[in-house]
Amino acid sequence: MTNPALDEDRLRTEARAILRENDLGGYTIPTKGLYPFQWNWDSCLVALGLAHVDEDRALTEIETLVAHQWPDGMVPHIVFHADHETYFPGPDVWGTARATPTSGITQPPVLGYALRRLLDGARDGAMVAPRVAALLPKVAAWHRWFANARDPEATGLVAILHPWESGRDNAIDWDDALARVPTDGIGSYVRRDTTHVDAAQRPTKEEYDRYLWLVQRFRRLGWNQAALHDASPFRVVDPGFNAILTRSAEDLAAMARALDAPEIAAEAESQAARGRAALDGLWHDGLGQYAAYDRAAGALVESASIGGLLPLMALEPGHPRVDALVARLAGLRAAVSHPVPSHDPADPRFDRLRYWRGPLWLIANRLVADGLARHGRAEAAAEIARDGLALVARSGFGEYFDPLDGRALGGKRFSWTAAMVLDFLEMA
Ligand code: 9WN
Repeated sequence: MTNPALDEDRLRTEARAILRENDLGGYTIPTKGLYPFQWNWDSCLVALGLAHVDEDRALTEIETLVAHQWPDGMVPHIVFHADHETYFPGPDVWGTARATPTSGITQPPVLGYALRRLLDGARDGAMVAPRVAALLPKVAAWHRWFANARDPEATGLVAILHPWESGRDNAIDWDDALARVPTDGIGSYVRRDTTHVDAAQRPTKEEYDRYLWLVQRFRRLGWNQAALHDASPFRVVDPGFNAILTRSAEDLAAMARALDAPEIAAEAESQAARGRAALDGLWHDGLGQYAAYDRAAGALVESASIGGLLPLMALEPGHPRVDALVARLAGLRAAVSHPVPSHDPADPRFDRLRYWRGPLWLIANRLVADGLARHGRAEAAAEIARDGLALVARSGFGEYFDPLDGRALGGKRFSWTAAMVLDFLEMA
């Protein structure tokens, strides 16, 4: 940044304006046109930014999401609050038969993590604490749902059943497992995403065909979550997703202890301990980081993505794997102009433009920075925050960015990018 003070004011003003214009009343859409509904992990991460502006509104964001939790405990990945023709697949494709339609799958459970940041940072504790306390049983129910529906053999690790659940939709991590998903009988459909964004920056048609086949398979099972795990040909254990769940369980336990909910605390502590111990099974010596595990094939996946670095946010301080992860991050930093790429550029499958196959995402950077700070690397964390701010000052509030030249990609005026800017301004 050439004039840091000026740029900071401009960034703050612009970030707030974006969050205001994407606020549809109690929930924030990720961006107009491309994503006109409420997304699960977007809302939780947007709440981190909103908290710096308006704590009441930040909590409302989360309360609106959680109001659409399913009776079995799942918090769905999309809530279709109103009709819009600009997104595919919409509610008619999902067919979940909820009063307010939702999708039938979930997303990375950053809810517990985000709530604890809100509680710990509260300026108006008397307003924030009771509202957080009221949410704790719901967070606990979601975590319990993961243990039951996504870890039926009690391994301590949960599987995702659809790439959309990972939040890193077309990551290279899923290629082999997704290739085993058939495409027969899906019928014809019209994608909307490529009318908003250059197709070179989005998943391919082959990927979309398989995404849809999975949705149709689950719909035919009546969205009976207890049946989906074993019925899905796509069952992958994502180290990033599991790190987020484990950390959220740890954060839920801490909040429950502070807010006098000892039973929730005890259950969450034991879930966090199980998750932390089981993560070790995802360590990949050859890659020098964690890797996804293809549960249907019974093998670790050869793919060095940012998902395998996110365990930094869950490992106990002093854990023997921390130094190796910090070294991996330093290696990635040296390979790009703008950290952190979502996939290792040394891999021939790296694609600087295509979504989660190379571009950097500020929300992933935020979680990595949290992990660095957790392990005493405050300066490295602050550097990630400063890099992110400089990037947005130069390229705007894109959905994701080319890590080699910093150009903004995907959707524009993006809510979680704005939220991360507000957050980074406090960290840098
Ligand atoms: C499918 C909303 C979401 C993010 C995901 C991101 C993208 C959706 C899509 O947008 O996924 O859920 O249609 O491409 O991959 O992380 O939550 O911003």
